[in-house]
Amino acid sequence: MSAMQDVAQDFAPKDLVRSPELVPIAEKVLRGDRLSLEDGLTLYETADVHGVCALADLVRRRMHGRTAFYNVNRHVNYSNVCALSCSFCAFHRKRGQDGAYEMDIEEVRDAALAAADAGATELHVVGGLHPWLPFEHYTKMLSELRTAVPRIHLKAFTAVEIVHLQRISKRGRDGYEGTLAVLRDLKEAGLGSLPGGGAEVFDDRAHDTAWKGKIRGDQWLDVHRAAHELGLNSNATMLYGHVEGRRERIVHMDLLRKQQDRTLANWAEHQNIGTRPDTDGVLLSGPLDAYPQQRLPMPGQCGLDTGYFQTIIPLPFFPDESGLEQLPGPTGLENLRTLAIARLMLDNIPHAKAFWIMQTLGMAQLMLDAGADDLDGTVVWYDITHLGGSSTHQETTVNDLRRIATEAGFDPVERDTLYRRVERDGANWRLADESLPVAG
Ligand code: V47
Repeated sequence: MSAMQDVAQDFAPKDLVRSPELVPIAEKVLRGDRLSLEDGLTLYETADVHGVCALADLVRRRMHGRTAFYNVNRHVNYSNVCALSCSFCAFHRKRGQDGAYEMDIEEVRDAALAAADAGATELHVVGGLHPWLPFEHYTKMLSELRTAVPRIHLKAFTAVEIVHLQRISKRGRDGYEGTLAVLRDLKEAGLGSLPGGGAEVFDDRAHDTAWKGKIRGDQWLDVHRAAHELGLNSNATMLYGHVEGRRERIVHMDLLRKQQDRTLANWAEHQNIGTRPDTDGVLLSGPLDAYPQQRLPMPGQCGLDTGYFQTIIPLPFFPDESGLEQLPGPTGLENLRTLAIARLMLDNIPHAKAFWIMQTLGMAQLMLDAGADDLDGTVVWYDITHLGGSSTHQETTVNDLRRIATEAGFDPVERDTLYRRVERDGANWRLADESLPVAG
């Protein structure tokens, strides 16, 4: 198959879906048209879950072929002390409460040094909204990490933490300008990108029911817009299966899609992709012959001086030990369906992640056939959710990640945080394209 041939060229809608209500949607996917909000709801309502997954798989193969990305990373949850008490969250503690912990900067640095020794390319650093630590603590943490582990990319602080830092740095009243100023300081200290956490679901009713006091969706989106403006990439999550409804999930996806359209508009113009006349959107998921070969945005590429959303990560709600323990949490099929719908609706976000820690390795393997092209990483310590009562130590090996991808019929490819290929010999690694700056 030549690079310009579409993987979908030999498919008709009936090869992909069984239910008649999915046929017009399959036609749109084959043509490379944007799906509407109503299409998103139909994808949720149809009994043909496997048809939904087949459509997402087609889009995923157009974008990434049989590649399954993974990375070698470490999560550092520096403190669980939090001023908020979101009812879905089993992680937060009040200071002095049983189970509360705070890592000082030395402990965070030791964790980073251990990560570097193990060959990690990324540190994912997040924590609660600590009520007393000053802003300088966070810039110091980043700059000490930058010095201690200069080759490791620092993906740190959710949008919720950024707004908290804006408040404690006394730039809270400066609105968007204050957010830019805080992010500039953090970038200067070593911040490489923002993780996608804290988005939950962009809906005020759900917000007021389960995470009142936390920032709303518009603020979360503003923080990421500011990060993108400063050239920082970021990810986006969606926490589902709690007090929200399916329509709210589709609206969440649409808000992310609209913001990404605006972010990618310049790049699309440079790439001669143009926006879709029907929606004014930038579509990365259509047939190959509609786009130049290098159609997925990459940092530093011509015309892309801003950052952008790299990855959508749907997160299934874990009720255990949370304030919403009475809820059942989403089922396996709902997880597959939600991932597939996110891949289909978010046609302008390059990657979709099956975060194996929350999905299980077995489920992540199935998700590679339902829209996911990324498994996340080796992780080691993860404190926010504990699958089936597991401990904080939740680690997998490169061999396991490669094995599950290969067994599912995919080519495992190690990436760094910015999705650049990594070549590795044990703990020694380098970017496949050595002209690029390490740590991004
Ligand atoms: O923001 C909290 C969620 C998120 C629960 O950017 C819960 O690469 C399920 O954002 N059940 C943190 N979820 C995780 C996160 C993340 C993970 C992996 C990769 C990336 C990335 C980001 O976990 C929180 C919140 O939305 N969360 N409590 C719970 N009970």
